[in-house]
Amino acid sequence: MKHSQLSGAGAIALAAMLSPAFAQEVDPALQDVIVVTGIRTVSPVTDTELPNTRPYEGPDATTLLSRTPGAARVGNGALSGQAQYRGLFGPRINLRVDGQSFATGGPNLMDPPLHYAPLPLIAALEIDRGVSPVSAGPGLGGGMNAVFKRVDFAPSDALTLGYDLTAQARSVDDSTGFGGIAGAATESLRFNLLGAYEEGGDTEFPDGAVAASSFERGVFGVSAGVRFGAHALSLDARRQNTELSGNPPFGMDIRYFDADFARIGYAGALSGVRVEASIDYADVAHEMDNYSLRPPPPAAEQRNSAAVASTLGADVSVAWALWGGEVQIGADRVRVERNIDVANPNNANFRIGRLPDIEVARTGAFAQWTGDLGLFNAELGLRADRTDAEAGLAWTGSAVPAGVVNLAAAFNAADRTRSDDTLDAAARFWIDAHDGFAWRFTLARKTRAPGYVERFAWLPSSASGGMADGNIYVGDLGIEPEVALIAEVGFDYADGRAYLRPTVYLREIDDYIQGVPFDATPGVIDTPQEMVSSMNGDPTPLRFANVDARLYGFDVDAGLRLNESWRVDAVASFVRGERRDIDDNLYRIAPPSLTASLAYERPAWSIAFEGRFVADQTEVSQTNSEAETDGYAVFSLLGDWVVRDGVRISGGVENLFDESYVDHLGGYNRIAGSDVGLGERLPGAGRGAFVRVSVSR
Ligand SMILES: [Cu+2]
Repeated sequence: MKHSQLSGAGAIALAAMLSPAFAQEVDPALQDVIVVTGIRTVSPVTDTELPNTRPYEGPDATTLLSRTPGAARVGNGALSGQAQYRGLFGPRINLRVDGQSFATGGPNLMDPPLHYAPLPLIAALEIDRGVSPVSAGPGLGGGMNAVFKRVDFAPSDALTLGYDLTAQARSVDDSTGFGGIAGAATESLRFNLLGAYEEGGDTEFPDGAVAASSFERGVFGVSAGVRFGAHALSLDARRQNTELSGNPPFGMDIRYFDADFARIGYAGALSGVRVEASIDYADVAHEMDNYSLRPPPPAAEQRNSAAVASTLGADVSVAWALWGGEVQIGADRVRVERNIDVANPNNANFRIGRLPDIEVARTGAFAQWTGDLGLFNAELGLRADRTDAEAGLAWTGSAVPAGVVNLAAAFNAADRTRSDDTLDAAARFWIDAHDGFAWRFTLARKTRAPGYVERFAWLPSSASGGMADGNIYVGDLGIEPEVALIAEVGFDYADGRAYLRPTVYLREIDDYIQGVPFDATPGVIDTPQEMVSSMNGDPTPLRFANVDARLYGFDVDAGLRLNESWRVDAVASFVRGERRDIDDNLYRIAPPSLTASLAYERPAWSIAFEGRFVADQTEVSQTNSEAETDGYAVFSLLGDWVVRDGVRISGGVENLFDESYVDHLGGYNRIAGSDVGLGERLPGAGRGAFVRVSVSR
């Protein structure tokens, strides 16, 4: 079927070329692939290819999602976007960067995983349609993998050089970015450097600028591989430094993220058995504060917070032909260590070990069979995980108020060790295209063990994994894993002129983790937690708890070629999220949206006029004091030109009519003295132009 930039076949072929040797090709019924790289196949335009034009909605990789059915971007800052997929976001989506999953550093998810995938490095974004296969690890819903550009093994033994570089600029935030890869390869060796640097100022909107929305980040690294016979080894390493970057909906901004990543992988075949294994490491050091980028509050209210997270993981799997398909059996283990404290920079005695010496270790095993069952194809998987979580001793400096000291003592007196066993099952079925129709349906049981903030946050704080609802949250040691039962059905249709890919889905989630009123008497300050929270400005804190939830919806993408040069394409998404235990809605659910474009295409260039229509969101969460938003329409004019083989220029004008609008997923402004009022929802970017130049060979 088709995908965002190239024909489905082309996208899959490119993705396969970019993945490790011997990796299995994924059926398009199971995965969407957004091809990003400047590399453009020279094959003639196919009838099911989407326009090459794509708006540039900012530096974050989650901006790629706005043209994917069911997907949206939760915006917590220019570099802090969370991927939302069919109503689930944050840690509920299984995100990987170049195949590696890791713990990020910020307790408020200032650095969601895709923070570590700058756009100039991304070749493609692979999106598991519906749910992830169990082989990709645990996760409540779908999964995504940002595949980096790479100089792959050469077809012959002659040394070949390769590069794929991108430079971009955007007027609405005065941003520039450049980066990519360059290297060399033979049949048996490959090596490339990678690097990117991006910076931008405050985003403008029709009534001014969004204060503290600037950003800066740089990354450099290497990717290398060696291949001998049926075996291939790979090594990837990189360092990313994010500098001062704003998070207007949070109480603090990013001062820095210093992160190191390393991964060694093996893929090969031993007498008919496919073997894959890897060892990976990630280390994130982070500091945030409320005075470096935003106007500083009075000295007594200034805060900074330091966080470290290190991940050590390993996985191995074997696969062989069985029962007309392939069975894969694997095991994985990951251990994450964290430490997070908070301090007043003006008072050495005001320091709190708020998430102290947290260690979470998960061990999992899975079995998955993929093959032909006669009437349909199937991917059937089972996985079991044991997650052991433990927190160290909370500590407080001598200037910390007695209420906080008492909470720390109570936390230290409690049993801070927890163990969760979870069982996931996923069955994905699809029928090969017949007369252009390919049916697909999915049944799954997916789980998520509680996160460390949800469980161990003894100190009332606005750190909540990025909820950005303005509430202060308290964790709960007794919290249980989430369990989702998922059913989806849809079809993919494609013929020479048109494509249509609708899906309907239902997700019943038991023990969904969400903030609830702290006790039976919200607003009455009768607990130490409410007392501390009230001192920090929120007399009605929320407590993480297990509730019952339901998500259902419908999404579709479709396109029609009108004649040789003209085409229309559209993506529409609708999702509803509601509580099953009380009469309320889930928080921060994308409003219904429709994106449609009319494009004029020539072999070497194309232009497109795109409209994005977003409905009101009135189904808001009362529990989270969520405000409703109005609908809006924004239009863009986009162009793409292949100057010659390997040189490509894209550009356009976004928000053509300078529409003033707020994005429901954008959060509320917490920066004083901004052109956006305190507590108001953050506006979308105003009119601006962008240009992107790619060179590759
Ligand atoms: Cu942070």
